Amino acid sequence: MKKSLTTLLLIALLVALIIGCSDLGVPIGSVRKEDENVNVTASGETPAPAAEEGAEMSDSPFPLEDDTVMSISQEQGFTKEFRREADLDGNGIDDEIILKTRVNPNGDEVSSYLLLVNDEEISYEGQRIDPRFHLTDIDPEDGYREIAVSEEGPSSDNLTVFYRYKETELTVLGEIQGFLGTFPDSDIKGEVNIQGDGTVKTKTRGQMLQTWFYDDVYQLNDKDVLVKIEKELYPFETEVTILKELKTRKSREDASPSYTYKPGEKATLMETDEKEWVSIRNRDGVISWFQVENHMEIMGQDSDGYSMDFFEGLNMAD
Ligand SMILES: [Ca+2]
Ligand SMILES: [Ca+2]
Repeated sequence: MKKSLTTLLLIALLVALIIGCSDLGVPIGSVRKEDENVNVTASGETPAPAAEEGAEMSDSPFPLEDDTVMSISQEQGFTKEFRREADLDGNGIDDEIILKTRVNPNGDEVSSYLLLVNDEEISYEGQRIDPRFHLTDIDPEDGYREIAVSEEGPSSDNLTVFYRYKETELTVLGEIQGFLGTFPDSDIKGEVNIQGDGTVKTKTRGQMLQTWFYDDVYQLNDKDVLVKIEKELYPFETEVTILKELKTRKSREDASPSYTYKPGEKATLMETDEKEWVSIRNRDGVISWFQVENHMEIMGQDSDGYSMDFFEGLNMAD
């Protein structure tokens, strides 16, 4: 009897131990899972106070990145607030960044905002602003990070403004064409690219002869200004058909006559300085130049005219 009782007790103990061990295993795993969920909720969703105002938040077209938190603004005149903490000036202390939006009274797009960093503020007016501001690090060597805010403008006039917080002052580093990050409600990425070497790449709308865009590079200088790196010539590469006789010259410096294009001929507009010169290549590969005034008026012809009088195939979209 005693022996079998002891055996039974031993078995019971063993079973209890096995259950205990496996029980121990489960909670650890599930706690971790819950922890992850808590993190996701804290950073990805709206904080509790605004939750009552509810519906508008859930169908927000703005998926938030990083640690930015969005809430309905309790302040008169503002719609939403986007908040994030980050050390912008490299002093080891997080700075509080808040972007408060106002919407266009005739629509629902963000038409202006107030950007606050600690006690500093700058207001901005634009069109179709994406309030999901970005933190950038244009120059990894300078100890600063920037705030960048993009907008879509009235019609593909994408624009990005860069802000710097330095010595307790908030300033504008520069405004460049192009959009940073993905467009709202879309997977499409904008044209602005932070190179990580002190430069920012983008596409800028050209004015010469037509609507077109060229690769553009800006550099952050030591006076805290984002400066455009001017190029002598920008690649045009537009296939056109000649509509009206076009006389050309050997080069920008050499005015001696070169090829004369006749109506119906195919040609390629090659490069432009975006100021007054365009090079053109005929089907035999001869490259010559013509002069332009006010970006649209073709000069040096028997009868002058506008770009659309001379070329078919230009993009005239606004
Ligand atoms: Ca700081
Ligand atoms: Ca930096």
